[in-house]
Amino acid sequence: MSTSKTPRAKLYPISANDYLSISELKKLQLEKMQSIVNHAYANVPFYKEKWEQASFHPDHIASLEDIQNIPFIMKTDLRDNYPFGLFAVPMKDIVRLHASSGTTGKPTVVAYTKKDIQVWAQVMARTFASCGLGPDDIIQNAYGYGLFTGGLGAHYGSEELGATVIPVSGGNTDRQIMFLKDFGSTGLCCTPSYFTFIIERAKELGFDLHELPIRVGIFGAEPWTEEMRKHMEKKSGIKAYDIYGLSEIIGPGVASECEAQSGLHIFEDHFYPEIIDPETGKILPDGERGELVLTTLSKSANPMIRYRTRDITTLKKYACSCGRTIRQITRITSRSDDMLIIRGVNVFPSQIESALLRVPDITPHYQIVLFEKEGLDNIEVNVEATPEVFNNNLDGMQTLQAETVHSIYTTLGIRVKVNLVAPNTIARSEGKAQRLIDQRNK
Ligand code: DLL
Repeated sequence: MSTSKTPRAKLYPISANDYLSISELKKLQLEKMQSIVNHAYANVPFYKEKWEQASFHPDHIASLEDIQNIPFIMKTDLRDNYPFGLFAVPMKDIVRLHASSGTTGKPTVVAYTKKDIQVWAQVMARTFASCGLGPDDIIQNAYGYGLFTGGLGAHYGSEELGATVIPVSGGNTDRQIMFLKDFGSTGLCCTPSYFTFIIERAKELGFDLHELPIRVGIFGAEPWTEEMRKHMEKKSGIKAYDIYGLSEIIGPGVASECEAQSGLHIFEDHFYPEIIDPETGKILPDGERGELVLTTLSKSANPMIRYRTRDITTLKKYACSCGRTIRQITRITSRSDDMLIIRGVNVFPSQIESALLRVPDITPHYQIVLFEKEGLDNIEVNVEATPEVFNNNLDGMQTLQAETVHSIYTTLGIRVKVNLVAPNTIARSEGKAQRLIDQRNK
């Protein structure tokens, strides 16, 4: 077993589709777009009706830009057609269902044919490969197994890569740490918030993650920041990579960082991306920030054509130093529906995370409490100081609190009340963290 974090010599033979010329990629995308649009029209009455109302017919797709004539769809369309109304193949061809739990109402249900599962495994293998993992690696998969797509998505991807997967699922943190040590896992898949918990617990148990073989973290399913990456890499000695995906499109495996850690490559041969102005729906050019709209080019069980993700990002204009030609999106730090307006200022929870983690002795364990004051939305931040400062140093606590308020002020331009709370009082997450506590009476 390796005991150092030396990179593997042998890499997974990476997909040629990561390196197509722009004209080759566009040709492939157009063929696939024509085929999937025809498939959706012929087999999903919802699409046929919606497109006829918009005077769109699949024959109108002569170039990639023609997709702009198709109306958008969104999560409510999946809910309105619950459970199987958007499926485009008979149930006998569907081999798997997943569902994402909405905050309200019915879950959204998604389906896969055998071929869809293969594509998913391939894009996840490409994800792992681009994060520096290969067949020699042992991947500890702490994404939740079940209806959530994280667990099985990463599982099949690890096997496709030829790596050894440990299907440990989320939770049981002491056992996670035991496996990291005893099995010598070199890659770990989980949410970034769960990894901060693993770091903390490993320290309590007397393990130094720097000393263990783990060298790569595959983190996604929730927003996280560059400051969080720095924190995690410093505390563990691993390289932390950002991966992105959503159930409606496939699960994880839509986009992934590479060794350059400077944006997430979208697997454009399977997912056609557009960026729109979330207010007007107008398409924005590469380099401008807006809402990501995705079209599945390969998914036959339930094709998603122009699905509004609500995730805010930018399609990068310039090629990546890694040589891949598929475009990159910037880190997704917000959704169009998680913006708060506090005293007239737009606030995204991730800005608060950045501000907090710039302060030494502040931990990544925080919650934003949203409440109403005099008819307006207001927030307070509860965050844990390090035990060293919290337990021993009253003066230090006052200084730390002032520094934290100031850091938020310089980031947001407003003063926000900060409560430094005792170590271990903020709930730890084993999956997606709940950072926002909404106490408004709505
Ligand atoms: O979270 C799929 C996934 C699993 C992605 C494991 C990565 C790793 P859903 O539960 O449907 O699917 O949630 C999708 O999570 O629309 C984003 O708002 C958010 N999200 C996912 N990855 C990231 C990320 C999975 N890297 C929703 N950064 C998406 C920010 C992310 N947000």
